[in-house]
This record gives sequence, structure tokens and C-alpha cells, in this order.
Amino acid sequence: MDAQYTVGQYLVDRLRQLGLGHLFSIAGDYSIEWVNRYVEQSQIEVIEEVNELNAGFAADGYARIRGIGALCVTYSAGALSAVNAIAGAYVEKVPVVLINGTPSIKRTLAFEQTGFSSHHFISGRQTDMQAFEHLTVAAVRVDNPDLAPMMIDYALTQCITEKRPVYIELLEDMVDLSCQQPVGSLKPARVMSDPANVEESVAQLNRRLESAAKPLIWVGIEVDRMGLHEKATSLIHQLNIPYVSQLLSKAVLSEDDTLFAGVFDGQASTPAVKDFAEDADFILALGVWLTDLNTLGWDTDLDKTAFVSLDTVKYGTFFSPQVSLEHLIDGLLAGKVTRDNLKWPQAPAHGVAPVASSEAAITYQGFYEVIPQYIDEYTIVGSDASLNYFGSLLLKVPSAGGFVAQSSYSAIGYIGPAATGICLANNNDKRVMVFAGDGGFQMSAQCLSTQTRFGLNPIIFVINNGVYGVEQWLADASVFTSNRPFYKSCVLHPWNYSALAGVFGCQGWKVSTYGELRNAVNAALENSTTPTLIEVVVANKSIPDNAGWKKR
Ligand SMILES: Cc1ncc(C[n+]2csc(CCOP(=O)(O)OP(=O)(O)O)c2C)c(N)n1
Ligand SMILES: [Mg+2]
Repeated sequence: MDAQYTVGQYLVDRLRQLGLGHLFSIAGDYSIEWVNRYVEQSQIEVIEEVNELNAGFAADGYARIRGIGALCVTYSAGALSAVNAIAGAYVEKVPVVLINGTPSIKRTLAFEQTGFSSHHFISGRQTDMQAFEHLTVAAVRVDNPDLAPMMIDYALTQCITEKRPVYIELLEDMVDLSCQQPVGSLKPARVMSDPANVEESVAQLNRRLESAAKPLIWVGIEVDRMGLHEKATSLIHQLNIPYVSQLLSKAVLSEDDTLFAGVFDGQASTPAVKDFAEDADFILALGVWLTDLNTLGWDTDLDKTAFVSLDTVKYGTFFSPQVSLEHLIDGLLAGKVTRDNLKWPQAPAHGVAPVASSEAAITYQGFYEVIPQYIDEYTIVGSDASLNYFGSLLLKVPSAGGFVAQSSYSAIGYIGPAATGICLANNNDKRVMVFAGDGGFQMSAQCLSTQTRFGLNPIIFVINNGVYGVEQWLADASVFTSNRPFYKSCVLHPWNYSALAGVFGCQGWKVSTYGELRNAVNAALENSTTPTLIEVVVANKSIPDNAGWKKR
């Protein structure tokens, strides 16, 4: 044991080894010593966040790009504000490490055995642990320096294996205690499959891939989370079969690919993509998760769709457990099936939008016809749970991994703070452009503070329609096509969004015509040193065209 080497250092070194370059943090006296004396002295930059929810969303956005993200908070009063962000990361398989600075053993025993409470205690040592053990794939309480390396290694290995959040409760009195140094580097646990089931599944799927008249591939989020981008692309090209993605997996593979046919999101898909989904007689769904928002208003045809996800293959009545996506793709690649002369039409190119007159008032749809010209391979696009989901479905995103949305969990207010993490994770190399509703933006608007403070330059579009548009759409969409009023609970208190730029020290624009929009975007692209908020005023009953199908 190296007397100089400490538990606090161990955690920093392991995080750094995993590629962490930034730690989102809110000071608290149970964690501040670790942050100040260990993290500050390391190559990990501390990003002081404004609140724990934003810190959690920032760490999530960071992890989606970097493969690891982390935040450090203080016990209960801080940690419990991060619950929502950690839950989202759990659902969407995002590897986030939550480090919770925790009262010492002395404080814990005093509270539990005499009732003398230290600040933030609720009911003793179990509270935060119990909250997070349901939302993480490992929850450890580091209360012993000899066990600390083992516990930290276990939690971090779980994080990079399962690609899900983990919880490390770091007692304040542990950080300076000596412990052994890290041994080797941490690696994800190996991917396990049952070989006979892989073989049987590959044979079954190859038969259909060979014989189907109109086969289609549906690329899901697991392709990204399991790092299978190259293998999936090779398979698609070997098969020579067109593919669609999901909102959740949009741009996981480049949308510039010749075999890319569009994003499939049920009724919100383009007519061409709906035709692909309807006409296909066999769909190979690689790593697809079925969720309501990602198959919007659509009954998935389970008889013609083979799902390879969640370590199983399911196709009609065929069920084969313990088949990893990676091994299945390997097996299909080895089978060398290839198709030519398929009866598919050429996947439609993205149409050129009509140029709206500069004086015309912006509509939700018109906004999404103007924006594509600003997106290239150096852009990362993000969308919040809002009517922006519909619009952003239609944006062509050429850069692989260039689209971020929390489209399964869908907590509004995610994308603004996530943009903080996305900018930091990609070293400001690509331009980050995110689309938020006004309601969502109200939830986490202080993201502008952190972004300004650290010189980040995302462009944050806030669509000011004055309402919780998509909430009303979900509850009763007929309000948008009649003169009936919005539900009272969907009407927002109006904010002067663009004026917030003055509050936080960044740039802000308020636009209501296409001419103003173009000027603002051009100015935003020129501004490389601060975030730019572009408040886009649209009428409250204006919705993207692909949201128009819902009658009630
Ligand atoms: C944290 C959270 N609270 C509440 C909801 C329910 N919800 C779903 S969409 C939505 C409204 C979004 O409105 P806005 O951000 O203004 O976008 P718009 O649809 O108007 O473009 C709400 C409140 C949610 N998804 N997440
Ligand atoms: Mg709104």
C-alpha cells in the first residue's frame, strides 16, 4: 500500500483513464474537499454547474458523445435533484457516473444512534442509496479505504459495460485515506452469447434476407450504445438493403449514406418512409427499442419484423435468448448474403424547401424548411421533447452521431443543459444547434449561465409558441385545427426569452419573420465565444406538417 496514494486520487485516476475530461459539479461540503484537492489538481476540468438537474443533463449529453460523463453533488439536498437526469440516462443507456459526497462515518453513526442530525440527512445512510439503486446498474457506498478500489472498479466497469449510470457514494472522511494504486485499466466485461442460439438465429434471418422481395433494415439505438457503427454499416452494404432509423437512433449512422431511406417514426414519418415500412415484407430491426414516441401512432407488424435487441432475437413465434447484437451481426456478415435488383424505389433525396419571403411570419413548419441549409457535417443537432421532435425528424444530419434527443424518456428541459455537455465533449469542434420548446426551456434556462461562463457557443433555438404545444397535441390535437382554446395547464407565462441573453452575458435574438431568422442564424454562426439564444416566435396553433395527422 502506498501511504501517499489516496481514495480520492484513485477515483480521479480511474475516471481520467476512462476518458473523462470534465466533471460537472455543484459544491457541497461533503464533496468539496475531493473536488478542490483532487479533481482540480488533475487533468479533469471542473465545470461548476447551476443546479444538479442541469449538471445531470450536461453529464448525459457529454457521455453520449464521449462514452463517459460524470457529475459530483452533495448528499440528498443535491443528489435528489439529479434523480430525473439519472433516470433518463438509465432509460436511454447513457454511461453517467454520479458521485455523491456523503457525511462521514462519525456523522452517520451520531445521527442513527442519537438522532443528532448533520445537515441534509433524511433517514440515515440508506436514503440516497435506495433512491439511486433503482436507477443505476451499480450503487456503491465507499466507506472503507481498503475496499474502495474494488468498489470503484466494480461500479465503473458496470458503467462502461452496461452503458448505464452508476452511483458512487463517497464519504467525506474517505478521500484522504491511503489505498492501493489502480492496477491495469478498466475494460467492459465481455459480450456473452449462446453460440448455438446465435447460429440458429443467423440461419433463420439469413433465409429471410435472401428470400424477401422487399427487405428493409431498421437501425436502432443499440448500434450506437454497443459501438457497432462500423459493423452495422458493413452489414447494410454487404446486404445492399435500404435502412431506416428511429428518432432515438437518428444519425447514429450518417444520413448521407446511399442506402439511408429516412427516419421512421410511425405516422410522423415522411410518406416515402411510411411506404418503405408498409411495403417491406421483412424488416430486420437491429438494436431497435419499441417505444410509443419512436413508433408514433403505428402498429408494428410483429409478423414481418425480426427484433435483435436486448440480447434476444424475436421474430414472430421464433424466440432466441442470449444472442448479442454484436455476435448476431458478426454471424450475418460471415454469411455473405447480398441482394441486388431489389424492387425498392430509390430513397428520396431531401427536397429543396421553398424559399419563404423575408417578411413572412415564421411557422413551425417553415422554420424547419429554413434550418437544413445551416446543417452540415460539422453540426451536432439536438431536440427537446416538444413539437421540435417532428421538425427535427426531417432534418438531414450528415455527421454520424450528430443528433441528440432524449426521445424515449423525454423529460422536457433536457436539451439546453445537455448542449453544455455536448459542446465540452466535442471540444467545440462541431457547432451545436439545439431546438427547444419555450415550456421546456423554462425548466432549465440557466444552462445559458454555464455555457457563457465556460465560453461555449451552442445555438439554442427557443420556439416561442406560448404553450406546451406537444402536451396539448397529445391530450387533444383537435385544438390546433379548431377555435377551441388550449387547456389552461398548457398555457405558459410569457417570458422575454431573448432578454435573458443580457442577464447571462451572451447573445440573444428575437425573430418572427424569415428574414430576421436568417440574420440571427448568420450572426450566431459568427459568434464563436458565447451561446446564442434565438427566440423564434410562432403562432400557438402552428404545428409541423407531420404532426397534422392526429385528429384528437
Ligand atoms: C420534466 C417533464 N415535465 C412534464 C412533461 C410533460 N410534457 C411533455 S411535452 C410538454 C410540453 C412541451 O412544450 P414546449 O417545450 O413549449 O414545446 P412545444 O411542444 O410547445 O414546441 C410537457 C409539459 C415532460 N415530458 N417532462
Ligand atoms: Mg411551446
